[in-house]
Amino acid sequence: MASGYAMAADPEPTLSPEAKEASKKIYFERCAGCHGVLRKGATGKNLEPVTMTKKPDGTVVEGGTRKLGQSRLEKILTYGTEGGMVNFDDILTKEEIANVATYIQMTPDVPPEWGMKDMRASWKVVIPTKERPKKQMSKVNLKNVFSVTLRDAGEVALIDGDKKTIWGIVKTGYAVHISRLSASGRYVYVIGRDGKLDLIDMWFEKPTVVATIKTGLDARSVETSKYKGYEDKYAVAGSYWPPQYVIMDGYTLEPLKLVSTRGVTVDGEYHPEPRVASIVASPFKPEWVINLKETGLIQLVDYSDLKNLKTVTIESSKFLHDGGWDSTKRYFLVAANASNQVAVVDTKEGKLAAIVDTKPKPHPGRGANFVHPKFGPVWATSHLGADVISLIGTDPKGHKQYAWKVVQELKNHGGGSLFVKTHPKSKNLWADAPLNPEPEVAESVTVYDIRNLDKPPEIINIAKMANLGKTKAVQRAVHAEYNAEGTEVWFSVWAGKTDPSAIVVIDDKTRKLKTVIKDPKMITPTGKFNVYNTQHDIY
Ligand code: DHE
Repeated sequence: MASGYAMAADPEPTLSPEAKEASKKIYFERCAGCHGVLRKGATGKNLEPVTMTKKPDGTVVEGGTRKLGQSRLEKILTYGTEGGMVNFDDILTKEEIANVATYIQMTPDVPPEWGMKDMRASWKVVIPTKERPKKQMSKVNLKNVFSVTLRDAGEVALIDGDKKTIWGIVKTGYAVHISRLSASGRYVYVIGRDGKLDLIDMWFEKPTVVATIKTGLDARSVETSKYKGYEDKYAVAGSYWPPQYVIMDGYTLEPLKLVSTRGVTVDGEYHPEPRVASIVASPFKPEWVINLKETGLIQLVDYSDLKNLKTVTIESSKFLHDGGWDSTKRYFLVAANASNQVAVVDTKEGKLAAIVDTKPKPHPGRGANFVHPKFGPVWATSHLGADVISLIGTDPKGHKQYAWKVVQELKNHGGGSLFVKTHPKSKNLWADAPLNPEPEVAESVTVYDIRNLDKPPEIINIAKMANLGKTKAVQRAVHAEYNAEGTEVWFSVWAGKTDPSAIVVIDDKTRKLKTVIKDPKMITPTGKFNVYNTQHDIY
């Protein structure tokens, strides 16, 4: 086994060209999101082949994947870790795992840039604005449509939430990460991991892609302009690679302005890959909150003048990821998940309001807002790295002593949680744990009574409710979303690409099964975005 400084000169492990190409694809699809394209680490650990870390006393500690070695890496990939690394034994073969373990000991590939020219070449208006309908052509209740990611099929299903049937399926980029709505509620913007952005018009008889563009090579976020006078006018998409965001025409996706996010971290070190994480649009200003993962910088971007783009850059905490508004939509709370913190921005003042320490790896999705019987308005997040739900006070006026503090930690049924959800009309708070290595835990969700949080919560096995029979992959219950009325809560049962999947609909009041939506075309459903709730940021 190689050791010491000599290691950098040791021959790099090799793979056949085919195995290297296949492992590169797996790394991009399954690993790069957490560990970075350049493998510098973020939500997941640094995976560079050789690292030399200087300690405060001046000693240099050697690390890296080559030091960990083939068999240890294979074990981690196979079984996952308590810290939130998912197990891959149900998704990848033994050979694929062995090859990926070797691949991550090899020098990382640096992908090409993706500039305006590339974007313009990929941009296509499928149906020009003037050829689109002047009014809604179908009778579907658009407010209660759910845009559902069919992850491994590279598709999105638009489900009629009243009838619980698929209204239409559209081809999209690979593994659509999120859907966001235009301010009017007519257009759905969906972005794939491969950076492909599709614009879906719901005024046609069936949902129809009217424009498409490749905004980058690796992406996770998209948002629209929601301020009065700018409704439906712009879209903005953030990329993981290259690290940048692009502002587009909201109706055609024509790229208008490209902004790089490369720069210096809050610690004052240059970072070549500050990826764009969550983006949210303010309802009170022509402004987006754009969160830059590796640098820990939060940018408030004023879109009222694209030529003279005014940006306030706020220092917060490194490894920013996902987040959501407080109930007043003045404060944005974003998880700096690998720093075990939540940063709070006051968008009215354009300033950092607080950095809140939490248990390991907070992961809220957009979080959940409710009024706590004792602490007043709170925002909740669950955690990838701990089996708790943290409640953070969000009312500095009425409940000053609790503001921007973790006021309570509720016990979740396990770590590996990704999402929490409630609704203004609901008395329930729901939390999943899909990345927990224990199948029973990954299959289940916890539900709390927010009127009485001393009452023991209920743990419900969602996967069993779907009654799909035995599948090769674990049936992970993931991502709660409410219907427009706030009376039903929907969960995805996310199994393997060749396994049957389903969406389980629960009656929120009784917490009993209402219906299971199954369809042979429903392949690996993950995120579900109700039109009305997403349009109005209700969570
Ligand atoms: Fe996500 C939100 C990034 C893994 C499903 N995910 C987000 C956001 C980011 C992000 C930056 C916030 C977008 C916003 O609000 O603008 N996600 C990443 C990753 O980097 C990570 C950790 C690893 C990766 O390779 O992508 C990751 N995410 C996952 C998954 O494994 C999930 C479960 C399935 C999948 O598609 O891969 C998944 N992420 C989601 C969903 C949301 C999301 C459903 C939106 C939640 C919401 O309610 O808004």
